[in-house]
Amino acid sequence: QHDCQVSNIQVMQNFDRSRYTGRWYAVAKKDPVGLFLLDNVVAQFSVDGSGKMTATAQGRVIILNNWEMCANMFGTFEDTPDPAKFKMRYWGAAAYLQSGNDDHWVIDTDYDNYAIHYSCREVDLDGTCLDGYSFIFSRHPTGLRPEDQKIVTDKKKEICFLGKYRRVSHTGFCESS
Ligand code: AZE
Repeated sequence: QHDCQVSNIQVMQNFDRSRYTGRWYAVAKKDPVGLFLLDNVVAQFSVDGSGKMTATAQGRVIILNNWEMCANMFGTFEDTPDPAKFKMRYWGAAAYLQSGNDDHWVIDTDYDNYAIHYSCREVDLDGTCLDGYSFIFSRHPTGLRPEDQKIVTDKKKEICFLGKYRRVSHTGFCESS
């Protein structure tokens, strides 16, 4: 199960979107090519009256001419036959922020402490991921519990992103906006 084929990546079984709702703090991230959220990344997932999943995210970004700001982002999720695999349409509160349509896969979560997210933007000819990103989320702003670290490391390996993550710091940069 370590052939790094995007199509073979195992995702969360019986994903329960309602248990996934609420606040998640990014503790680590693997960046895609190009502009991305730098740090202070917090996501908030919701399920609306019709059962559709939506989310907001905040994070520090530096755009164009070294302009540092807090990006307020929105996402809506389109369901797929796999309950843990979504298509996420996303956009910024301000037009100069990024928008797009990415895969959004929940690889693993215990709902109460940790979650591993994965998105491959571009699959290579050999079936591996050429350009993708991933977030490790925690319910705790202080980071992952020691007992969750091994699970997370194993999953990073399974999605072939081990060694490609950076820690996401939380300095309060986005807390006033
Ligand atoms: C994600 C989960 C919650 C909803 C959203 C997410 C992703 C947001 C981005 C934002 C990029 C912004 C940039 C601005 C200049 C996965 C955290 C919307 C990818 C690069």
